Amino acid sequence: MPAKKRALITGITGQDGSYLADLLLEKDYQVFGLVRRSSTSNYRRIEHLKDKITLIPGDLLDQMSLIQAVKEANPDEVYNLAAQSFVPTSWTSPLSTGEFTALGVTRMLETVRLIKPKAKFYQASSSEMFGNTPHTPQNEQTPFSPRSPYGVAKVYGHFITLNYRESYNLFAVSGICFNHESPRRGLEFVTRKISDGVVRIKLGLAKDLKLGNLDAKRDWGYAPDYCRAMYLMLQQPKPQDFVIGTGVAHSVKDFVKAAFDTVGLDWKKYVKIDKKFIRPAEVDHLVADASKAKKILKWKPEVSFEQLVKIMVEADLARIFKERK
Ligand code: NAP
Ligand code: G4F
Repeated sequence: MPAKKRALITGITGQDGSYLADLLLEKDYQVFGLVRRSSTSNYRRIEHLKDKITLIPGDLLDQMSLIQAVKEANPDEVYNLAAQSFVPTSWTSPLSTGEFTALGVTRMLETVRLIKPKAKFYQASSSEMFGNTPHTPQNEQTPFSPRSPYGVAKVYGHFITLNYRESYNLFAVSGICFNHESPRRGLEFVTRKISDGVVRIKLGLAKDLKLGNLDAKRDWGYAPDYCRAMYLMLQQPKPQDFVIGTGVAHSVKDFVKAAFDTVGLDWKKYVKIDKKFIRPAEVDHLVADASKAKKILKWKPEVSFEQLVKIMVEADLARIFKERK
């Protein structure tokens, strides 16, 4: 029997890391995940997988721990998903965001170059890199114009990945992913804040939902669809970057309305604007042109915006109902 393929995922405790681990296990990979120490357990998203994967302690700030992790996992594929990924935190902690989200990528690439240069490397780039570009929709050729320390850090991570591909001939690629959501999304991101908030209002646990800019538009898809694209990028014969998104933009207001509609409530009665959630600089409108991924990866999203909203609200309903019992 051929040996199982081995994958190392940084950020395995996050939304995408957990879905990617699900996918790679289904494909019979041996899955290793880098985890950093925390004083309370943060393994909620990978609880169902804990007997099937190997967790390796490490931190993107600590080069030696990354070297140890790559030696232990001996991976065929490395998925670098770990980052400080919440845009507002990048204004309050711009330096640590740069350390994790920008320089962390170089530490991972250096580790792969030194320990396992034949491993294929995936970098989690972001549509936030496009920022306030005047070009719409955005594809692989669209110039970057980031609007937050997070976006700036991701641009660095993107170009250093390209640079290691060109300088050292590594199979290193970036997926420029547009927003993707799920019931495993962190509660601070707007979609999950809305699905959770709507359910709390419906069940009488909250009176209102405080939000920031309702006019911002995003191209929202379903996270497992995007993890499938990450996997496909590393199965290609040559390394290249891809934009991944649905090609359809909605406003935050559209998401709010659809979520309240799901439980039969009128959003206007409950949503309040709180200046605290308005950003120092906003990204107004992102929408993907993922035609390259469609053509070469044969990738397309399987879950629509309307289905996504329903999946998230119903999952929060079931979770909060269970917690209350
Ligand atoms: P997430 O849920 O916030 O997960 C981030 C992961 O990174 C967590 O596992 C976190 O570990 C880990 N991490 C953070 N700092 C670390 C460090 N210093 N050392 C080791 N691990 C560290 O993010 P996500 O939504 O899954 O996104 C995955 C990646 O895709 C991120 O790089 C994000 O920036 C990028 N991205 C996301 C989207 C999206 O819409 N979701 C779109 C484009 C790009 P802890 O659990 O210990 O905090
Ligand atoms: O859900 P968000 O916080 O996501 P954002 O900033 O687009 O970033 C996410 O997607 C990126 C891909 O483009 C990733 F790279 C990044 O890691 C992250 O996953 O905010 C979406 C929009 C923004 O325009 C924000 O101003 O929602 C608006 N918004 C309005 N009220 C709010 C709120 N965002 C949050 N988090 N909380 C609010 O109360």
